[in-house]
Amino acid sequence: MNATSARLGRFITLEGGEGAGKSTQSRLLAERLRLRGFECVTTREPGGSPGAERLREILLSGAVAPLGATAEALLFTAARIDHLDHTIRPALARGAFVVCDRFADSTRAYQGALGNLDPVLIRALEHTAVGRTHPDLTLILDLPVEVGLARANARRGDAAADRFEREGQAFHEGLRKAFLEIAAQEPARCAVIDASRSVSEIADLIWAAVESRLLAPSAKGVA
Ligand code: T5A
Repeated sequence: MNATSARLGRFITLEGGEGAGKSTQSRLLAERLRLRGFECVTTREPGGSPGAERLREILLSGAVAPLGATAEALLFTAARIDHLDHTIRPALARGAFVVCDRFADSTRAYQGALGNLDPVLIRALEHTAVGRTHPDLTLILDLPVEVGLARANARRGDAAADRFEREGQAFHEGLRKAFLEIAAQEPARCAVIDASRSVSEIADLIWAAVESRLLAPSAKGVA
């Protein structure tokens, strides 16, 4: 299936820093959509298809980091192509909602803004992988860096931090700024969600955004 395949479903991505609550909220959003009778596929990046999950292991191990941000961006893009072809586009084509924990905005923020890659390269990679399969709605979960890292650390327990969790405070502050800039540049696609609140409050904010932007009678292409 290629980037121009017909799509009927709705594509929602969740973005934000470490420990922002994306996985938790992806699950809750999917539950609400299913209660409304929609088919909903939850997935994640890097990963989300057998091939991309193998690349995830390599990327999060840190093995690619010494090769530089360009090599990392290429590998994230390779994983994204496999994920789109085998999971996302087939689900959208049969009319499902796809709720994806991280997507191309993470490459813009991590490898682009923080890896100092040329924005032209980032755009070209995104265009190659994503084609016309842009998210209909991107929820940017925003919260103070220390709160997100504390949540991620608490959940990890004694397990080793991954390649990005090991980065310092300045990296994570830069990340927060990069995601907020993406939201400011594309307000029609992005909604910033206050992720410092309780799990249920955040879930309600997300549902309000989904209802108003994708499910309301005035929203285009309502399922
Ligand atoms: N990456 C990814 C790139 O560099 N480029 C790319 O193109 C892509 C796609 C992925 C890494 O890869 C990088 C970014 C990442 O560093 P990952 O393991 O998938 O690594 O890590 P994250 O996406 O950062 O996800 P995390 O698992 O760290 O965080 P989540 O999913 O945002 O948070 P979640 O829901 O797991 O919650 C974390 C903990 O907090 C609790 C949860 O119970 C959990 O214990 N929690 C809350 N506690 C209090 N209040 C709330 N509101 C809470 N919500 C959740």
